[in-house]
Amino acid sequence: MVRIDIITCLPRLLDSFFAHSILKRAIDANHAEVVVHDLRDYSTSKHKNVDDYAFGGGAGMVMMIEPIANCIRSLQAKRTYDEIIYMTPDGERFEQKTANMLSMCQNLIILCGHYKGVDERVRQHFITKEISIGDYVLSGGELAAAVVSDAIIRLIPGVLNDETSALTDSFQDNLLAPPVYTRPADFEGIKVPEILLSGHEKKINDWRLEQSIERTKARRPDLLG
Ligand code: 6GU
Repeated sequence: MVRIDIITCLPRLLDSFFAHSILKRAIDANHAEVVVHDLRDYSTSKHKNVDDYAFGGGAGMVMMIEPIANCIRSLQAKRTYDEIIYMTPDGERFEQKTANMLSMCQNLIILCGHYKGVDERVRQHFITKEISIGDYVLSGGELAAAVVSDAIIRLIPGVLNDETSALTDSFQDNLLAPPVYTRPADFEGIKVPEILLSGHEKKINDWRLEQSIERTKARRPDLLG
């Protein structure tokens, strides 16, 4: 069971993501709990502002420290958090090993960045981990937070139907997954590799490993070190 508290100024954007498919099932079955918090609810200003002009000038608004501090502190008053994560393009690149590590945590906070980012003091005093999902810029951290949450939640035992299936994912052993096939065995003359129809488990496993290695060499030689 992992609990993820997501702090955002666009809560609606995240609601729909967790309301479907595997993630919804995981949440319904109490394997995971995702609570989305609207940063505006923690604003102390009259107009419920969560951002303001940058000191020193320049274009773009900066997310204020006060609403974020209020929200994080109110969460910390109720439970202890393993990590307080800030989603930002200048964070550490998200990889499977990070997902594996985070899936063993009990309580996580994910803060979604917006505008020109958050006041640096939030990063210095509250954040324990900064994550980017790749070298490109999104308009907000919400999609990135959804990506990270999905990668974590699907690893929790019981979430996937076949518990071994996360173990054979691409990247779990630094190899890409082998090709897969289903019926029909012959589609308009395009045939499934014979070996997969042989019922010979050892030979099939050897073939799959060989295919994984070939595919990794061709597409992601960097993974082979
Ligand atoms: Cl975490 N946030 C934003 N805004 N853009 C990103 C990202 C995060 N990761 C990659 N691009």
